[in-house]
Amino acid sequence: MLYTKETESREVKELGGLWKFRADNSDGSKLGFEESWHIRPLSETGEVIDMPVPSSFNDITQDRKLRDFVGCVWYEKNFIPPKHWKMVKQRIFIKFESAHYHSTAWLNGQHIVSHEGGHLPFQAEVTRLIQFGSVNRITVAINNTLTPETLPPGTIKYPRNPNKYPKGYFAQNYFMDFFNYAGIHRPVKLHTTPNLYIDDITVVTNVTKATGVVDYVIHVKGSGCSSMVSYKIRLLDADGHEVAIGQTASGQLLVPNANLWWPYTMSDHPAYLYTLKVRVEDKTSFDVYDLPVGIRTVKLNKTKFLINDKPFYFLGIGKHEDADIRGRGFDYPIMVKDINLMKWLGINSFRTNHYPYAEEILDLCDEHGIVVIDESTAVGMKKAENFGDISFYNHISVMEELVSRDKNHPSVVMWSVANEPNSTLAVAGPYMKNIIKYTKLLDSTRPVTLVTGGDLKARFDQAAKYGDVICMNTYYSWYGDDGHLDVIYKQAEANLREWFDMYQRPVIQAEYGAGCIAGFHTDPPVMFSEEYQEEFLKEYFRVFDELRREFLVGEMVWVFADFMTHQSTKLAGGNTKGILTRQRQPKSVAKIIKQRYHQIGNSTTAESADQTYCQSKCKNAN
Ligand code: BDP
Repeated sequence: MLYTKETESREVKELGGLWKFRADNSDGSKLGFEESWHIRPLSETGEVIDMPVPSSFNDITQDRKLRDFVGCVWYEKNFIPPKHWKMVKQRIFIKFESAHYHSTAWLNGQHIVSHEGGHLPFQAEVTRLIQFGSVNRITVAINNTLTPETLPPGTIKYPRNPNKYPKGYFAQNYFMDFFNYAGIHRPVKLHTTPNLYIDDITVVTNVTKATGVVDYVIHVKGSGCSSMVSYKIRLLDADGHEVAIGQTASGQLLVPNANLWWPYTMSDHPAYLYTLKVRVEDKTSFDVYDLPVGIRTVKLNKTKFLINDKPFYFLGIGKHEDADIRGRGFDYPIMVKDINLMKWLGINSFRTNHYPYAEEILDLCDEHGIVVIDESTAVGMKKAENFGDISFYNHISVMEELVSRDKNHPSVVMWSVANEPNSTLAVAGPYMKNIIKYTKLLDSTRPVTLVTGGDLKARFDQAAKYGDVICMNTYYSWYGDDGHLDVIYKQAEANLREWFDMYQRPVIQAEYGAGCIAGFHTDPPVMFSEEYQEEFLKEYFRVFDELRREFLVGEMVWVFADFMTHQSTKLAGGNTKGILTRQRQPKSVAKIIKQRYHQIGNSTTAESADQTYCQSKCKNAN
């Protein structure tokens, strides 16, 4: 699915701002569906409140029940479509960039779309339903209940003991370590396309000697007769000069002396982007779409992760889309601040723990040369019941939607199908083997990984071994041998070596980190102090400095910033392993990361990358 943006032939009207909102507090949260709340204004069904979109609904009010609400919430927005959309006979769509978890939407009381799963877009064409010259009403019901088959999974427990629990009491449990924020998390867009429109573009790049190869496929919809459609494809360089053209729905464009897309730690001229300008036309209409294209390759050998055939080392971070009262709601200031902080800290990569991030973030990563491991929503799969047929089907859908949305981003270099599934279970083996295989069918150009965790011994693993890269999370001296920093070197080194020896492929330390309450100081260091977090990281660094000369291709600290979790006696105010606070202020460990990452980053800036750039500049100038 193409990102929704304005072009010469498309218009977008964002439906953000204040929506009407009410939670369905009835038993089983079914009253809204039973009474069909969508067929009349929400305020006529009961009391409504204002709810900002995009945002999670959980932290917006002072109501503890709404914060922890499990069930169905209802949103409503009125809008008037621009008159000229009728005049020029546009197709009209309503697109939700993401809503968590199960969404059902109606326009003027008519069902338009249902979607399962958060963090990925869905849309409906509403050309025939929309009413011009009057107010239109969108109603959305969102159910955030997690079951053994959802991704992420969860369970609902109904304790039976009436002496201990009030009537109607139930609890949602889940095995992921982050709060189940819910609501309309990303923008809702009313947008148009012409009758004939570009539905999808797929671009795959390659490099042969100094020539960039751009294979493209354009998929159009709305044409009565495909032979009547004409295509005009132009590839422009960053200065707007045309470098290649095409005239068919699919084809190959060659770019002699191409400027390659490099991560910013590999070149002084990183993140070079061309623009693929696509125009399709039939007798009655035309559509245009500009797609940024980074020409680069991703390959692996036994011990290296290669971008443009040069070794890339992930100076990385784990992250969450999480910030103060917005919860998981998309927010431009937070997004730009996070990218700025990453560059300031010398971070050249991150994983989208533990769900796909907003596409705007990937756009910025494309532009800044920040490398992304793009992860699905499969986290917390701990029990055999999470590996059944329904989960598998949902998982396949998530991978399809994820690859379809993110396939053209040069910053995305690897897919992660899951985080820390229980890969000692026999069922996990065939399940993950097939998910990985399927993901490779969807995209054969990028490696696929599964992030494994705990002190899992390589020989007991049933699933991570199917990934192209071993991605490993460990927390020595934190979860186990608590407080004993001196075990880290021995245990982390042995663990990473065992995985490499057994599977003979590149290894990434995909998470490691220690909790730290900002401002809590102890000397000598004890757990949760700033000093402990510093010493913890330094012990891991000793291992990384040894193994990166061998097979380790990356280190990714857990975590960029503190974030909210479920409530637990072990978690005061959420997860505090951030090197930044939740408000994005640095803890003392940040300076250690900054110093290390800049130092390694500078020393690995690939000279040859710059030579390639200079050579191509010179040749183009001649
Ligand atoms: C890892 C999980 C991550 C958690 C982290 C932790 O992948 O989501 O937040 O542990 O416990 O196992 O801090």
